Amino acid sequence: MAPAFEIPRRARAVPALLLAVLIVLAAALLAPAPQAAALDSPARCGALAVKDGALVSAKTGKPVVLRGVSTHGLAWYPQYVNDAAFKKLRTDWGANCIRLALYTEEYGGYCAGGDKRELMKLVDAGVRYATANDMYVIIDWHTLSDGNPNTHAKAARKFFATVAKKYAKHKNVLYEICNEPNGSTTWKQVKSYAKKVIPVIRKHAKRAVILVGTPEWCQRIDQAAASPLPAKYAANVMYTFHFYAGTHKADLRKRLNAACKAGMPVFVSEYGICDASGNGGISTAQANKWMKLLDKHHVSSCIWNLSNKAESAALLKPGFSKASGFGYKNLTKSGRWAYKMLRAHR
Ligand code: IDC
Repeated sequence: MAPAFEIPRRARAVPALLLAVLIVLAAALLAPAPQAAALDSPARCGALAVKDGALVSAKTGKPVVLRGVSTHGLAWYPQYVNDAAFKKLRTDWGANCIRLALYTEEYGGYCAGGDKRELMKLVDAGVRYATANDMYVIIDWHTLSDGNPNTHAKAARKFFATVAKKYAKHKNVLYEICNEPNGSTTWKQVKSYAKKVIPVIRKHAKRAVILVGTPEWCQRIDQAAASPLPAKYAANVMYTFHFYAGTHKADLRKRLNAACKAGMPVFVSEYGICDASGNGGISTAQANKWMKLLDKHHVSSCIWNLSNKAESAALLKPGFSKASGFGYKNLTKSGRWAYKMLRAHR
């Protein structure tokens, strides 16, 4: 006869099973969380350089791809330059770059009666928050209705002398010397402007990456490819190409593809997935085609724009009035596409 205290076999198996489950659970909880592939960032990649047409880490020579978000005009939407918003973009979205758009000629712009001191403070704050959040940051001299960047060349030289001196030691600052040359502005004129501004930056920021706009709203990368800047100016320079997926399609992709294949250093410092007015319908089908091409050539890019303006290009819904803490439900179609795209690349 079995002793009275013996536990039946089946009953004995239950605590053993429980224990095993507990052990497996504990192991899963204690093990380090699976890491997403680490994002290219200033902490990992350090200062940037341009080598054989590609953006690379100056330290390791390995390719670096920046993917991020452009602010709207700093004068109009200053509230989004804040630590929490940048942190959200970096940690939740997976953006490793912020572009600070400083309009020159538009209302309130740096060369149009805008408050220079306030605008400079916003640029400084933007660089500070990007740095604190381990992001690269582009200081964008956002020419637009001034068409030809030479219009404000003198002011540009003064501005870039100031910022390049201030940020000479920063490894994460890139300088975009003009946004979108347009109208009748020729590549020759843009080059002449670049030759005036690049040396001013180089005096301080000897090796920082400098972005140079191309004619026709940054679509004529072919013209820059046919006649790049002379070697004396070209070190660590990239040429910008912009697209708006609702307007620009296969023809323009062909142009970008050819430039990349030819080894042109290209940076898409601004793009949208709506039409070129910043409004109109969204084309995610075209946007995905564009992204595929950028991925193929490891081209860096920033999407326009971090604001809640009632326009298709804005990433935040017009009804969302906070300047940070934006969740998925607060994002527009552009915002949701950008969020998913950035997260998919983390
Ligand atoms: C647009 C803004 C819009 C603003 C306008 C100013 O989205 O709210 O009123 O500028 O003129 C660009 C420019 C960029 C434009 C954007 C959309 O670089 O400044 O922003 N765009 O039109 N190039 C192509 C499109």
